[in-house]
Amino acid sequence: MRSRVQRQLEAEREGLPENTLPANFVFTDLHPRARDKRAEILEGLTQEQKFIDPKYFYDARGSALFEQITGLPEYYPTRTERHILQRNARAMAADCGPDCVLVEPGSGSSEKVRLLLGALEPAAYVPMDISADFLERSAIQLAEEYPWLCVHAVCADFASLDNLPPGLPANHYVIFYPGSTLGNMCPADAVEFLRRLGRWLDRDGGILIGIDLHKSTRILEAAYNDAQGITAQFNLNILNHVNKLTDANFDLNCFGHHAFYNEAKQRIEMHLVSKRDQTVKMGDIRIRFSRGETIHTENSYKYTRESFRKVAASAGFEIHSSWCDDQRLFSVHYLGLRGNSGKKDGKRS
Ligand code: SAH
Ligand code: AVI
Repeated sequence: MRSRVQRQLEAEREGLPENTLPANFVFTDLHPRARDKRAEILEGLTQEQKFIDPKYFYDARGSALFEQITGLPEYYPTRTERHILQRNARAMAADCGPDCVLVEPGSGSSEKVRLLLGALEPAAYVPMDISADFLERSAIQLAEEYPWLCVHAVCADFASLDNLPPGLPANHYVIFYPGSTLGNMCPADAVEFLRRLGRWLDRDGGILIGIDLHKSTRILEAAYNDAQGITAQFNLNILNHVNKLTDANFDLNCFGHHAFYNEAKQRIEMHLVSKRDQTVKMGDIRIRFSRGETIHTENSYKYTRESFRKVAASAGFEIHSSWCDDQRLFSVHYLGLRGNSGKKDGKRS
């Protein structure tokens, strides 16, 4: 089915007056090409420990499954972070400063930003996601609900985006990076990524970031092995997405979900375990699996305040403010560039 943005572009090309998109909505597509994705996936599947980058979880079905995960009783991060945002929106808005351009890498459903919009009143909101259709739908819905807000959606791989698209207001930028999505990178990549985000900011800018905290293995493993098996479906769906992107013939019945807490590395690891010896084809290429061999699909690092402070500091940031829930399950921090007091005058320097 063609998306509303595609229909609008076609109407414009044919000179038709019809405009079904909200006036406060812009969409920029910077999506990587299919050929590049195939090469990247194949490279991961030919390593000794086979892996697929977790960004490939998110086709339309993967995004919908993730939304289901966020409502599961075992998956504490979303409801806990929502509670923290709700309770502290005014203090967070004071740190962000007035009239910022709020950029959310990995915006998903754009649900959490709604908790801040009233207090923050940003000049523009830039949801950015790799899952094109889901991004488009979520961003249009937001633009329709908040007609005063300029919503400029960007479909991109945030890990390789050097510059934000032109056409955004010249106000200071604040990056909103909730959900502990940073935890899906290893600490060295997290430092590199935060540095990259720092290059989008001027001295008044900052990052409002959600970070999941280290806790008991029992709570963590339950969150990634829910009783309804939604996380298992989410994990397996990556193979469906890979089949669509490449011309692979992964059979989902031949793999099983496995998630555990690696205490030494302080990370949840998700794997897909081959149920038997098998060969998967990707075009002309054959990928062999022995029984019990795994594809590593995701890490989800859990931090202490101190281990996160070190990552932020290595990337040139200081923690200006921190918030967490009473049980210390999850944390949200406002990071400023090192050496900046955190005072805002609202103008881009
Ligand atoms: N920020 C939302 C969603 C978090 S889920 C929240 O906190 O609820 C992670 C989101 O990041 C998904 O929507 C996924 O599609 C997106 N994502 C993952 N890797 C990405 C990448 N490399 N580039 C852009 N988006 C990515
Ligand atoms: C998006 N990301 C922070 C989620 C996490 O918890 O690492 C993805 C997820 N994987 C399994 N459940 C949720």
